[in-house]
Amino acid sequence: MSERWFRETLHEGIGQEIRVDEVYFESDTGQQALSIFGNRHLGRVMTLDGVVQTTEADEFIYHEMLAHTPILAHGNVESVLIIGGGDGGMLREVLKHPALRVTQVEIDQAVIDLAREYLPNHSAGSFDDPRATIVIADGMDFVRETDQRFDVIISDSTDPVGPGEVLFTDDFYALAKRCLAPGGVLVTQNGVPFVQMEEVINTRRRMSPHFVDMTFYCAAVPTYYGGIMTFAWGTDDKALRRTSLEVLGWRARHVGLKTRYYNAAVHQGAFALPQFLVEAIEAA
Ligand code: AG3
Repeated sequence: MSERWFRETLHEGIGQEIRVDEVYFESDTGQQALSIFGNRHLGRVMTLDGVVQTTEADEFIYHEMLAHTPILAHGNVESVLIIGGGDGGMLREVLKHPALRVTQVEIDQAVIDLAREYLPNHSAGSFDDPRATIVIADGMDFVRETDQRFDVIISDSTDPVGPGEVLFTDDFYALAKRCLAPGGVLVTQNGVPFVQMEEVINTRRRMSPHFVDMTFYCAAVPTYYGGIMTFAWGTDDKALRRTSLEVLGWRARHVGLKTRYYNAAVHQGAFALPQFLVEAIEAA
């Protein structure tokens, strides 16, 4: 029998291929084309509209960095809003902090249902946690309409094509800012700059007017093709980015945080940006 390969179509003329060793699910949810398949090296892989969203092998890097970096920098988080993240990996990481409540707004119920069934290690029971409230809605409508305020907002979106596009607009950043409690932090997935440089430039332009401190931090997630990924960071408290190694380490130990990628030194180092990004941000 001939081998079947998934070919990612996100970037023009360049990308990655992953062998499909077993198909678990493949269909249209009505909102997007969703597939979940197995690969010997990566475990289970979920794609939406031809783009890798998450794999069992490397999801920990992405989810830990987007969850723990803002929460531990802030140090006194009571409420978190997750936008997107239907696979449940972000919710699992956020709920490692015992003293907080989480609201998650996902546009596509089918992503949650299928991930619970075929990617159970991602949510690891967190959808049933009493500290979590799951809302099926458009993230944009939610931030426009809610009167709740959050200490941390995490945008765990797709790329800015399809349903995720609105989460990269000036309007979204303004509305998310409105939903932050004083001293709160907004973090977002912001693409892989080596192949998606316009995302850094656009986000810098659209997001920085709304925050006293707006920058990016990074991590390399192997199945997000093209090298380091950027995460956008926006807050009115400039000091949060400079939280000391000692304080970060103490806060992590205080909650007994168990991670595989994140630690206090990685947290601090992630804000060190390579020169091509420094210059792109300055020029934006
Ligand atoms: N959301 C981020 C997917 C980004 C993929 N983009 C890319 N390769 N440029 C992932 C959802 C995980 N909870």
